[in-house]
Amino acid sequence: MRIKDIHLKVILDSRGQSTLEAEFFAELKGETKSVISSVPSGKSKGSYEVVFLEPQLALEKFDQVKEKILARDFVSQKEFDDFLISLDGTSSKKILGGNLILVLSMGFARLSALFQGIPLYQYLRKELEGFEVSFIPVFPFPFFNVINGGAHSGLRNEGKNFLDFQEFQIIPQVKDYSVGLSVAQEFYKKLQRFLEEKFSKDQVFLGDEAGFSCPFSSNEEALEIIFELIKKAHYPLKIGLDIAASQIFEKGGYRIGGKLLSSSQLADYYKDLINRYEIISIEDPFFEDSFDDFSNFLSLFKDASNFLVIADDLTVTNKERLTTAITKKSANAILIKLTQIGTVSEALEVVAFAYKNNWKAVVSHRSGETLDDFIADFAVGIGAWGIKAGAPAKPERMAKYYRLLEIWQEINQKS
Ligand code: 2PG
Ligand code: MG
Repeated sequence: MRIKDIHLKVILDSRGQSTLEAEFFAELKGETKSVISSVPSGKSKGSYEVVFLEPQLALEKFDQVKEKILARDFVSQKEFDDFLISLDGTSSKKILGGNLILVLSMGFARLSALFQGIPLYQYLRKELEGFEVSFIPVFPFPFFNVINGGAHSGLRNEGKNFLDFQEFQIIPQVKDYSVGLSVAQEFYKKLQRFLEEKFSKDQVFLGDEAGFSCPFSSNEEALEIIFELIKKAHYPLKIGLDIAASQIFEKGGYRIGGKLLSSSQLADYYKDLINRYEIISIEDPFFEDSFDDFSNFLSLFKDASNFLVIADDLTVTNKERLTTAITKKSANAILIKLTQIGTVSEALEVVAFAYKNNWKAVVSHRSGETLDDFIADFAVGIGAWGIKAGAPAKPERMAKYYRLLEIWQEINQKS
């Protein structure tokens, strides 16, 4: 496939930070067609993610390689991605920037799907199958992040929100995605009303991912509120957490409720919370290099194959780090963030490798998002177990949830 032109520009993300948007142009049946993609960025980033290049600088870098890209024909996603990787030449993608490489890789995927006359999720499914992996695709369960703590709370630095954990998620336990989405939206509104009564309206804010941020005094307080609201209305919802534990890792321990806990004390604390609030998944329970603490924790769930220990900063969508995590049995699910690795085909390769080792995959947005809905197609394409895209509110989050709804309806009309 020959790309006719690429326009790259700087736009603002949901936090008002600069990021990249790329428009790809190509001739299809005598007509010029174009597709637009943009990339998000994280706040609680893993140290082993590829480099995010300052977007203005990325524009300059792009000018240096644009002609080389346009001069070639590419026969596959992998060939295109490998070409970008070779132009960069570093494992951290620090020369061109992981964000620049990714926005181009996504543009190529979208254009290829258009050329093949298939939806993006089908294109990505075919690409994944190219890695010779067999898997039973499910329609991803959405993980809605309804209370924001830690680095995403916005209030933490002002000493008002004492949530050590970053994300308090609700996960619909229904197969029908459209039902799950409406339940989550109803729950979100109910939670808002409850919090406004409890803390008063002027104390209820939105965090980075559109979850509520209030002067909570403890993790338990937030969990208790969610759990009670679920129980009272018999909602088909369960609770998940992203601890983002690298953020609370201090002097070899973890700061919880103002106290420093050892990793085994922290594991005991989790066990208690899991039992009390019927939690079904925990992401990043320990800091980003603690492969062994992760595996000790996972070993507690031998009989509960339904409990997910999800690796995010630990594995950063990187095959090498995933290999270590698999060898050490550190988790049973991997969070997939395209921004962590920087190309669509490398992310697919990681998914294939995870599946071959019986891990689940959960696809994720970033806390600083754009209106791009690529990850919805990606999650369906790879038949991911789950997808997290923040609260069911705000356009940059709803773009993903609505795209999922569109795909859900499309798939179910056909069958
Ligand atoms: C995470 C992410 C997304 P960030 O920790 O999982 O929710 O946060 O994008 O800030 O790294
Ligand atoms: Mg995380």
